[in-house]
Amino acid sequence: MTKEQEVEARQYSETSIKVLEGLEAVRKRPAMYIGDISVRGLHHLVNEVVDNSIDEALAGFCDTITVAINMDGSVTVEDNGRGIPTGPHPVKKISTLEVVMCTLHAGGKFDKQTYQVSGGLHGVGVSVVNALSEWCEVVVSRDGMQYKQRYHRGVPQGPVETLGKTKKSGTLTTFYPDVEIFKNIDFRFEVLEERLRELAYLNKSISITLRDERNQEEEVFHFKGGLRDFVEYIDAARESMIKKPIYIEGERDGTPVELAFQYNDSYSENIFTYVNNIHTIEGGTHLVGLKTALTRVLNNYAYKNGLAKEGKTTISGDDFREGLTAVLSVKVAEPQFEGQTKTKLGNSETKSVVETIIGEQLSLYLEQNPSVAKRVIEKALRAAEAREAARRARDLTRRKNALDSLSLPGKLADCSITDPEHCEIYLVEGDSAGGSAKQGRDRRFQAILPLRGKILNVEKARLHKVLENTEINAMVSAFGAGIGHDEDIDLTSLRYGKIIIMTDADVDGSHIRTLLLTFFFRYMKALIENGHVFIAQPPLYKIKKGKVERYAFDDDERDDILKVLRAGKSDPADLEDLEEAAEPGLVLKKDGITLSRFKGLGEMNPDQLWETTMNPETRTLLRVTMENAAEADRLFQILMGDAVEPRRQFIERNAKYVRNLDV
Ligand code: 0RA
Repeated sequence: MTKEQEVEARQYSETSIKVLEGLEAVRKRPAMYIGDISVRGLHHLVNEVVDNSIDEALAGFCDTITVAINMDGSVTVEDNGRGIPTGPHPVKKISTLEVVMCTLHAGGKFDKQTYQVSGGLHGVGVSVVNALSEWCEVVVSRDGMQYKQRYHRGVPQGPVETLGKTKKSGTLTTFYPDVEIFKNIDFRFEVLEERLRELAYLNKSISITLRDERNQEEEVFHFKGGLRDFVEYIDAARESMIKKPIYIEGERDGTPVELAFQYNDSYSENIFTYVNNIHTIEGGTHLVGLKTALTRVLNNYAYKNGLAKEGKTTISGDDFREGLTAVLSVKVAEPQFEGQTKTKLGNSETKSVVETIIGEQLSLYLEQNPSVAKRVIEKALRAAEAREAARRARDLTRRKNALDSLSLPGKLADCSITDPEHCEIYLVEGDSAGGSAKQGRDRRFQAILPLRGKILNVEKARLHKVLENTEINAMVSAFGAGIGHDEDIDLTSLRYGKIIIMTDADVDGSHIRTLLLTFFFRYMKALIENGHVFIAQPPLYKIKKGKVERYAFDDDERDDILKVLRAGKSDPADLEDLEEAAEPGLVLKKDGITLSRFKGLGEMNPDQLWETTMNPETRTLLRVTMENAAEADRLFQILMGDAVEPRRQFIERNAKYVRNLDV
């Protein structure tokens, strides 16, 4: 070796060691990079790769992205962008492709000029996907040639290879998640579908195809109407007050702003905001800009045109947002994210950019569409009048019950400690289940609130009706954090850190759960946003053999347990009998094994309920998240709203998922 070669070799191995250390860190603590290693984290890998292609599209070099779930369980993401550069990296000397694939945080962002807006809040880069994949392969088409490199758990298995000539350009990444990291590596079409559809709505020039090679399922997402189409999709089950959503598009100081909105016949406000394709759950300055512009412009128009009069009903910002469905999307060069979940935009300059663009264009729209303007203002006036009436009614009852309103609901079995961080409240349907829960609980930190009768469907009711409902009143006073919009909720007064919905695992239970979730979503969204709402998972089966008692939470688990208990005695026909005949409430005995299917929570004795569903050591809770609020909103509408046809279609199309529909 010459001296020069020696130096080069040493440099190479030094960078390799650093690279390995970086990727080793990812493999040691994957959750730090992708959130978790559950189903969500697994699918996040795909989003991470897609984000890079979206960045390339936002830079103006790519308009087609294809995602495929392959026969062998791997996933391929292909785009028609410029292709990741393959030449030597100016600093690291090795191939840029290898740097992008094997260095933490290198993922294309070193090219700041072209990457003004970048897709990822997560934005951890494709090297993380590489590190968490058993194998990964990238094929780059660029400058008339094709190149390939393959990796094993993030480590290159050789240098970048030249494959030959091509006329194409773009990047094709295939990866197979590592089973050492992920327990379950089954990709699900419906999970990938949601984010890809959302991305296509947000970026109207991009066509995204999702294909499942395992069953030949395919969907193409390409929405030329962009956010207009998004708003119509969200409101599919609602009656719109105007023919086409109002659409505003503009750019100021290098910040593109896009907005679509319409009014429907519901009473709820639905504003979804995005920054660089990231859903800003907690809102921020762009949302403030939108609200300010909307209130100012609509108010001005109302007074100028004699639709509202001084001294009469005053229309508030809230009134202009009753029945509003809006999607706002901005692209910000250097976004500052704040808040608990880092999804609140902090950039102060964005407020005035959004306010100016929407202010100007909305004024113009109202002048040109006076009949739409009149309908919108009149709707707001009706909202204002209803709000006034509700306030008067509330003042009256408040005076009547001045003392009452401070007390806790009578049927609440409260816990003895008061530190919210350690307290939890179970919302239980029906008296008998409530009784078992009260006996089975640990009364020091677990409170029980039995809910009787039907929960009000808040989709179909105005605020004052909601406030009058007994069950809702009981929840509001038990939780102690208030009710209404985010600003009406005071999390510091919340009396329980965990609010746990515990319903039967049947159709009625799932209906009640959906009603409760709809209520939280509309009137206590902050509780969901801050991770306070959970769903208990009661078991479906009890399997007993001699002294061994096991519980199964689904059919697969039941079959696994049966197999183990029957080990050594394999008569498949018998086993099938045992499984098939397991109707709710039925008890089956065979070969010393007793299989019983629980009818409902009330049927479990207090000890069983504690052991399977309430004991923090052994239970499983599902945390309710706002991950895809637009989709959730649509689902609540479809399931709870008036329109029959969309609901029928939805249930037919999703029959196989109905069990988990509302979780
Ligand atoms: C850095 C520089 C350039 C392209 C990319 C990264 C790039 C990365 C990915 C990842 C997936 N698809 C991608 N497409 C492009 C371009 C540099 C240039 O050509 O001047």
